[in-house]
Amino acid sequence: RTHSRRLTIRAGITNNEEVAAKAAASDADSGAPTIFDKIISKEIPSNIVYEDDKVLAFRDINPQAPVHVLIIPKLRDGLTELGKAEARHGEILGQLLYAAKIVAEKEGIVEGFRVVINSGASACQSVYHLHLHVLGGRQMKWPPG
Ligand code: TR5
Repeated sequence: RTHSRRLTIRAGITNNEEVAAKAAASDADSGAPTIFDKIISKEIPSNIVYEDDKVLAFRDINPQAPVHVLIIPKLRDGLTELGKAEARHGEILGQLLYAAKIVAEKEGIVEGFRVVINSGASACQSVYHLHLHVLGGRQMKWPPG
């Protein structure tokens, strides 16, 4: 049992190292187009959960919970990461957060859900188009890793 537990722990560490390495290797905040532009233009298919004229919500391709939805602004407007937000972004930031509540309601998790924003490589951001992760459908743990 000890052996398998050690393997499990090691697998967890490896996975986290991979995520961190991927984040560090990503085209960190160059302002270049990202995969999300192609999702917005529907050039690449996604599983859309909610959409209005300002925001798009679609299922994460690598879900970390039974419900894992990403919410993005359709117009990136310099918001490669939350750490680059300016006062003029206040309205869209509010719309994104409100969309998280709409998504949680639609997904049946409004009584308990988590919203995560990874900003920058040390937070393991890998796609430089601001996005909210909406997670739920299971007991979430605290603190997050
Ligand atoms: O690590 P951060 O916070 O930047 O989150 C980026 C998220 O985008 C990860 O959870 C990925 O699983 C997710 N992702 C990446 C791609 C992708 C996606 N979700 C849906 N569809 C995707 N496509 C088509 N391609 C991706 N590269």
